Amino acid sequence: MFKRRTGDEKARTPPGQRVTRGWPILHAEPVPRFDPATWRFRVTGQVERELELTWETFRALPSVTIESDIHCVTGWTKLDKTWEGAAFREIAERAGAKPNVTHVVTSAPSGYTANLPIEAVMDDDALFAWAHDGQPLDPQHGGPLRLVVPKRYFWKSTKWVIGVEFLDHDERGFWEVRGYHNDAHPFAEERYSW
Ligand SMILES: Nc1nc2c(c(=O)[nH]1)N[C@H]1C(S)=C(S)[C@@H](COP(=O)(O)O)O[C@H]1N2
Ligand SMILES: [Mo]
Repeated sequence: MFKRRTGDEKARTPPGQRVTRGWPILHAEPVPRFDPATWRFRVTGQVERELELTWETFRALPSVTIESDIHCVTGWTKLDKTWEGAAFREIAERAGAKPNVTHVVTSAPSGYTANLPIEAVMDDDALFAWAHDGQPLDPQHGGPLRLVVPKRYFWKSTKWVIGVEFLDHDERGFWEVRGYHNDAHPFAEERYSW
């Protein structure tokens, strides 16, 4: 794919970040095994309809393709990544997120979680991605499915995501309870909570 946006790379690189060539692999747990027959995606909490989606049903959701940059709190940035998947909004609409929802928590099989305000995930660029650069998402990078919320540091983007809970309050996730910033805006360098 040849779609490099030139010229504005400096402006798109947040303070204290360096653009890397490769794509680092970073996670705190072993890569979980994926079985398309037993995989389930659960939508719970403050919704009209709790959902349980099979892999087949999830993959049949309308697909969006989104280009975005990603920023890891450890200092690397990658520009121009192309993701394909289901818009977060699609899931919120199907479940019927209630008006009192203020936050969501996404989770992985290991128990890894990340919290975000509802506005962050309802943004146009937030999606559950099953492909990257036209290929199924590599298990090392969160395949079969990961969250991508490009406007926050990348720890908010849960790999191997299998659940989203809609909440009427905030609940800190895996890194947020370990001293990382609750909001995680890269351009404001919201890295740590001290
Ligand atoms: N389930 C899970 N998701 C996770 C993590 C993790 O440890 N477990 N690490 C986060 C962090 S800190 C980063 S930078 C990105 C790394 O994604 P990558 O390995 O595809 O670059 O995944 C995020 N999502
Ligand atoms: Mo990270």
